[in-house]
Amino acid sequence: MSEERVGATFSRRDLLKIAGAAVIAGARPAAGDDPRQPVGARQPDDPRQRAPRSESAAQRDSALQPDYTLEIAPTTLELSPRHRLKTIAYNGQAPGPLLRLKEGREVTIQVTNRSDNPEVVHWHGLFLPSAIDGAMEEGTPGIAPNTTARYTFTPRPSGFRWYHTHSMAMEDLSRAQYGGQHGFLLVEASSGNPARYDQEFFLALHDWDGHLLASDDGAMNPDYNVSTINGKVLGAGDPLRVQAGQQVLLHILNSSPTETHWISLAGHTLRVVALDGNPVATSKAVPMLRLAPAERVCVIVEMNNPGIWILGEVRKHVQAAGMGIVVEYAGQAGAPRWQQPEQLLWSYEEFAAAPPDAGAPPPPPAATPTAVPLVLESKFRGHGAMESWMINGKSYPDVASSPLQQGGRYRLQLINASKDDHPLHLHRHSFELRRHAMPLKDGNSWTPPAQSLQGITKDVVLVGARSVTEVDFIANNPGPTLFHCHQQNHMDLGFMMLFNYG
Ligand SMILES: [Cu+2]
Repeated sequence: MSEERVGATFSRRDLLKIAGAAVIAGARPAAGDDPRQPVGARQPDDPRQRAPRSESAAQRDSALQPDYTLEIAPTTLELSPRHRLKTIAYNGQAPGPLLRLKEGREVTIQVTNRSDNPEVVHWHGLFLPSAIDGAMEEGTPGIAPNTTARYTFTPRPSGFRWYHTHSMAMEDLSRAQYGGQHGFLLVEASSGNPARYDQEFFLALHDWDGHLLASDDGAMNPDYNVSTINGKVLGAGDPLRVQAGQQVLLHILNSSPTETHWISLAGHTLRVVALDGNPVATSKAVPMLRLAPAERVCVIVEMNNPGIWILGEVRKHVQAAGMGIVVEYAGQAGAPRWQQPEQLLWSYEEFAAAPPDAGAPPPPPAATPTAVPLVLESKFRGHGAMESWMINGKSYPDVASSPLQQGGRYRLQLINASKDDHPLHLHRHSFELRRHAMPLKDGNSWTPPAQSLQGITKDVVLVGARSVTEVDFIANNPGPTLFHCHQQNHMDLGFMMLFNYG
């Protein structure tokens, strides 16, 4: 179980040792730390209230006064008046507090772990050193129960990011990403936000109260009793209050442990402006969105159809399980309205740069990336068990780590030989989508299209069953780098590997 996976728990002495050596600093006994204190408030362990110390120590401490505090602790969420759920969350809420950071401005985030297990916070989508990225497999220290760690970093790149636990759950469908440890993180561009909008909302899609259910082939998969937006079932939370004529920016995150979701807003189209927080080459209005686990989509909605509407899961059974939120125009009344789309529609390709004109001069030849083929397969472990997962025939930690050259350009060939779709995530880097949804033929071959995609930068990509996707990235952030499926049940059972360079 998770304790085994993360290794031994960490003593305070270990954390202090780490604090001296790495960027995580200031591990302290929990007593006296109050993460609910407003930032800058005097706390019992405030160095200014202590006996004089050496100047360098005092300077170091004052430099580490946190800009944000997070407390990982058990809490009871009210998903609806009829559904209360015990879980672990940040600051007693799910999603956790919005962390609004400025690109290039150093920030210190203090995290206290008041749960019973070692924890770690992953800053998803940021280019950070391995020691603070928030994956113990990369060498980020775990936060032992009842200790505090401080993460100090300069956030980049700008855009819609998020933070979440990176621990293991295995068969315990209340832990890790199955619980409430997720929150929004926005890195504001130093040059200001280019999109014009009147109001913005952050929305997290999540599935709760899971149990294992046998699929047709006998393997066990998670299934859920409740689905929410921002921790509330449809109708249980506050509506999104808008006014006619507004341009509303929605930052939508799928924080589900395992489920892909389809979202539409009745009576409106959604103009996609960014995928995984990165502006798209072609902004386009679409009838619905598809978000795989860990994906983000930013859309602008023109509020041009006054009424009371539902923004929700397109698939009826998931909306019935609670995944929806009411959008309420000022001055309007009545029951919220839903319009059922007839089919599911989504493709990344719509947001790529337009292909060059036939008569245009060819673009300058780019350096050919080095291909890194990764064959993704499942392994049946018997009826009543979850499947395990392999990359190139091995499960983590036995997957061979591909050596990379710093500054090198690589093409990950994501060869999905399994019968499931997988949301694949590369830590500490983003990648460009090049070729997508190429059918996998016998012998694991495929036929690339004539044109490659341009202009879609992401950190998660959903690779469909029996298909191949190719993404390019530059190895420009040295250190151990995790690559894995973002479905908790797949990651826990071997679907993970490390790249290392530098
Ligand atoms: Cu997967």
